[in-house]
Amino acid sequence: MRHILHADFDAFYASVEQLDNPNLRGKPVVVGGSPEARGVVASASYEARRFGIRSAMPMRTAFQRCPQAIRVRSRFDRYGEVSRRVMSIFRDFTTLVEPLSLDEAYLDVTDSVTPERPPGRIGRELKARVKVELKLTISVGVATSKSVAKIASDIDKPDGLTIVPPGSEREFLAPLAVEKLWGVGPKTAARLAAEAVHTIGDLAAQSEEWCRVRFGKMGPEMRLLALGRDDRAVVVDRSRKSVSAETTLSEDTDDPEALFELVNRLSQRVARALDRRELQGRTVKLKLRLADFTTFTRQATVGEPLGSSDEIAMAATTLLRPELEPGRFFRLVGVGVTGFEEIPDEVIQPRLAGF
Ligand code: DCP
Ligand code: MG
Ligand code: MG
Repeated sequence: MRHILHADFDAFYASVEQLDNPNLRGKPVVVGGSPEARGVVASASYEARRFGIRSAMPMRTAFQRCPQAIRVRSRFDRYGEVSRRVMSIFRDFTTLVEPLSLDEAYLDVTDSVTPERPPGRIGRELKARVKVELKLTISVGVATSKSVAKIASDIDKPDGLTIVPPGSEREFLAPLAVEKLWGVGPKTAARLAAEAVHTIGDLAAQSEEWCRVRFGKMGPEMRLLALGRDDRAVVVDRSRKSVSAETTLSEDTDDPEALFELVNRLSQRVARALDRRELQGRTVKLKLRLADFTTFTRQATVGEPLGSSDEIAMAATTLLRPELEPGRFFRLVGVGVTGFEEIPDEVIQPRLAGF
């Protein structure tokens, strides 16, 4: 049996801004681009969330909901620095630390557990050290698997500590919405709802066969997660990995619309694959092959991990645009994401339009 912690900063960017500028403390703070430039909210302080402000919401909407909100621009270098410090605290607890993004990581603490120091206590120690050394709060989930630990860390934010004792995974998950499960997005959730499956418990009650018939190979995996079973190990180094998707066109094309659409589709595939593997990267690669078989790639690194298919598509599209010329025909397009390495020494400033 493993003991796994999932730790995640509360309102990461916004909390760092409140830490660095005391005038922002206790106030509705949003971090992100300006409403005039069609910016979106990257992070909202918990004070701002009371007005219904959420990550990824247009900044304009955020100000409609809370006109007195204070907007701050992102400072990726600063967040990178805080991230390195928290990861180094995590590594004091165990060498088995797997960062998922700047503000969160899995820790396998199995070897540190003793009768006097149960996993929940390690979680408490971790929170205390982060609070004392960084003056910031994290929420921690303690469980026997990654999937349950991650769900647990999210359930009592901010400053939460949720311990799921071994054997009680299924009971813990049962009342929660199926969307909380890894890999259950809005589409799958809607299909499940049509079958009267709303909670994780509803899903756990279905047979393996039921799941396979409706969701293919993914079905039984989803069911195992619903039962609180997840054997994935905490992986320390994911630096060499890359996830990509490519397509050879049935007919060479110079049609920008067709190419952009293809990039969108490929980005969705990549985003789904990343999601399944719990990976986020900061480098997008665009692979292009011309009608004459000349093949080349373009890549860009952005300041924060690319999570959604929209973010990946936006970055890939920015790379594609300068390559389009009337009469330049393409026969293959590929989109990939890499750069899953741990937090680098210097976070590269975003240099893509829209980032
Ligand atoms: N982020 C972003 N755009 C998003 C989501 C997140 O730029 N759509 C950035 C800003 C966040 C940081 O990543 O501060 C961490 O993401 P989280 O999902 O952990 O969100 P927060 O830490 O802001 O809030 P929470 O307290 O819910 O963890
Ligand atoms: Mg967070
Ligand atoms: Mg996070």
